[in-house]
Amino acid sequence: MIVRTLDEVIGSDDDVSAEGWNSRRLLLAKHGMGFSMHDTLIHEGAELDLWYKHHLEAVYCIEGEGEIESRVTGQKWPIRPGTIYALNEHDKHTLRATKQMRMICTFNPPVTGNEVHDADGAYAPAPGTESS
Ligand code: 9YT
Repeated sequence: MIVRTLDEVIGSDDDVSAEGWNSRRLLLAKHGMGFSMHDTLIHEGAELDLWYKHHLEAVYCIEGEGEIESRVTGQKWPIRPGTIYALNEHDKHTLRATKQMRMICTFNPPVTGNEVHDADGAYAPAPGTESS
């Protein structure tokens, strides 16, 4: 069994930051669960253009306020605590935080720990899963 706490992840190598967000990676590929789970802060005022073309991601908001926009259809949805969105079609999207949001993010396949977004807003494919 694996037991970890947010306190032990904060400030460790599994605490990853980039412009507009800070991802505390609670479970990663190395934990062998087949998914990763992050406790992520999206800073107030952040606007992130994302496109997880190599991963499926589900995101559950537990604090804060913002919106998500599909850059495929143009549809927008408000995000508040209790809202989950799932990028089941690897949807290109824009995430905006009007108040700092705290999100529980799960990735399949799991991220390995050090990923930050590339120019497309994607994370690199998990090792061994690259497709042509
Ligand atoms: C919701 C989202 O995709 N935020 C960017 C950070 C990322 N989810 C992560 O690695 O926790």
